[in-house]
Formats: sequence, structure tokens, C-alpha cells
Amino acid sequence: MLVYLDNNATTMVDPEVFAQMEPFFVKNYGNPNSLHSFGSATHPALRKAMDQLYEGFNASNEDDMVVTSCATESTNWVIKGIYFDHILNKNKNHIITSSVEHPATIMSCKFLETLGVRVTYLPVNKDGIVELDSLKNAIDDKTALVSIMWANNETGMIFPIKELAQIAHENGALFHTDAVQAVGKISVDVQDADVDFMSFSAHKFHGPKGVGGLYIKKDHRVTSLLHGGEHMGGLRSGTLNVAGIVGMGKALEMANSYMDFEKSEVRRLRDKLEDALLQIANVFVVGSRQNRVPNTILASIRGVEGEAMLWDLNKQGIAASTGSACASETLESNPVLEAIGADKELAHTAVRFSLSRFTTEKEIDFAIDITTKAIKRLRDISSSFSYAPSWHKSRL
Ligand code: C6P
Repeated sequence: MLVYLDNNATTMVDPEVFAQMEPFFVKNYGNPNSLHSFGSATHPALRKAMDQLYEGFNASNEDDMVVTSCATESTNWVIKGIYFDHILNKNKNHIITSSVEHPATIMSCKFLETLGVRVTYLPVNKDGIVELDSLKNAIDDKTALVSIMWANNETGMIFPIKELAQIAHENGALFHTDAVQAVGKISVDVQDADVDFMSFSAHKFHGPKGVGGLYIKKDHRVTSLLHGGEHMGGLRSGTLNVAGIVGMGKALEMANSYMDFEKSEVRRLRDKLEDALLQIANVFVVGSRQNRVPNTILASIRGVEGEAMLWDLNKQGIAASTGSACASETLESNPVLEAIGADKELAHTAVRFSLSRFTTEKEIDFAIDITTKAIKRLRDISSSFSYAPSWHKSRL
């Protein structure tokens, strides 16, 4: 049996999404900007997909929704765009983000630091969440942008985006959120949260890879980084990825229609796996369930190296991860666990399980059985296993 429990890294394209995309590879392959019928044949599906994006995020018609190649591009664009629009030659020179953001945010901020921008990386509490007071204390009249993720990719913890955006606005700063791990798991309503910019990636909600988007609130602008044929109203040049856009629109519509299922059934299966893990001595899960997206578990398994665990699970047909997929080759300790206050040793014991609406009860039962045995086996052969340092004790 092969069980895929790494849906925060990427998801399977929903067959219904794929069916909508297929005609745009071999039949309706025209360039939407061409004046002939091959070009215009793509227009109805593109229009529908854009409507699905506006509706899916409850955006207003006056807002901009720009299709990009992925959330990494969208986030780079906002952060570097802010540099051109609000920092260079202006009075503001400060950006605030959190210490547990995806590298797309952290590395973009680090790049701006080399250009002289002041960046504050807010700490998180033991649940892995940025506290409102910490933003209130860090923000000042030089802050151009606050960029904080909607849900964390490793812990699944949900950040208080609406309140954080309000603090940013009260202090004259713009607010961007990386909503990659929130979309399809919890309601993402840009008007209700009142965000100025939002990044997302289709492959995290059963859409295709290689397509994502940036929401831009009306009357806001972000300097274009891709100049060329003036596509997307001049905001992002490059021939449109028709199949990708069609797939992303359909995937978002479907993700929203599965939201109740996500909250009940996906959560039930996640909780079943989590309960089984917590039955094992010295296994801990980061963050409260109520404040976590329904599909994610970041477990720390004392005495078992995360990589050893993954290797063992993979050999037996279970795909999980030690944390974010793009950091999994580094063999470094999990930075989110470190930010939460886990000691170095514990930060090396992280395993992330992330489910999807395609995960079945049979798969979870299999995962429980295999994981339980793997923990016992790996602990038996580990000479370094000793019990409960203070960080763990505090959550017993
Ligand atoms: N996180 C994970 O295993 P792209 O690669 O651009 O589609 O998405 C980047 C990205 C941005 N923000 C968050 C919160 C993310 O989780 C991701 C992708 C994967 O956690 C791969 S590193």
C-alpha cells in the first residue's frame, strides 16, 4: 500500500480539474492574445476561471487578481515591489515579517536587507503563532509592509490575519499574507480579512503545479517585475498559462465546495492519527487542534531522528516529511520547532503528516500501524534516547 501524507508539499490534481485542463494542451492550444479563432477559443474558459478566482476569494471586481507561476513568485513580487514603490526614494525603510515564514518570504526579506532595508522577524509563541502585541511593539511609522502567513506550512497553525492586518493599517503599513497553506483548508475571504496582497499556489489545493496568483486590493499597485508583452493588464508579462489558469479556477471552486468535508472528515482522520501518535510516550504535537488547519500534524518524536523516521516510513509505503519540502534535503533541524523554543535535539525529531480530501480511513489505519512500529524499532536501536527536556515537560 502507498499512502501519501505530504499534501502540504503538493497535492494530487483532482481528476475533475485535470479534465477541464486537458483540452487546452492539444486542441485549444491557441495564444489568448492572438487575434484568430485559436486565440479567442480560449477566452470563455479563461474568463470563467478568473471569475472562479474572484468568487473563491470573495474579491471585489475592482481588485486585481494576477496569475503568476507560483506563490514564491507572488511573494517575491510583493516584497521586492514594495521596495520600488514604498522604500526606494521614500521615507519608509522597514518591513515586518515572522520568523516562521516560508523561505520565499524570508529570503526575499534577506535580499532587501542587503539593499539597506530594515527587517524585523517577529518571534512566535509556544503554539507557533505571532502574538498581536509583538506586532504592535515592532511597528512604527517607517514600516512599509507587514507580511505574515495565513497558516504555517509545517505546524498548520492559523495566524490571526484579520487582526494583524488591522494593526498594520492603523499604523499606515500595507499587509501581505502568504495564504498558500490556508486555501482549501479554511475560509479565505480577502474582504473580510482586509488584506492588501495575498499569495497562493494552485498545486496546494488539488490544482496543477506551475501556476499561482497574487491578489492586489483595489487602488494598490505593485511595480511590475516581468516586463514584456504587457499581459495581465501590464502587471505581469508572459504568455498566459491557459490550462494552468483554467485548472486553478476549477480547483479553487472545488476546494471551497469541499470545505465542510475538510472541517469534518479530513479533521476526523487527522485527529485519529494524532490521537494514536499521542498514545506513544514522548511524542508531542505542535499547537492546539482548534487553531490548526484540519489536515496537518507536526509531531516531535523524542529519540528518533526525523530523517531516519521518514526513510523508514518511505520504505514501507508512507510518504511524510520532516517539514517543508524545500528544506528537507538540508538535514538541518526544523526551524519552526526551534522558533517555538524546542531545543536543538528535539528540533531534529520533527515529522509532518499532512492529509487531503483523498486520504482514506484505511490509509490512516495503515499509517498508524506502520508509524507506531517504526517509532518502537528506531527507538530500540537508538542509543541516544533519553526522556523529556523542559520544553516537552511544559506540554505534558
Ligand atoms: N511549501 C512545503 O513542503 P510554491 O513552491 O511557490 O508553489 O510555494 C511556496 C510556498 C510558499 N508559502 C508556503 C506557506 C508554502 O507552504 C509553500 C510551499 C512546501 O511546505 C514546499 S517547500
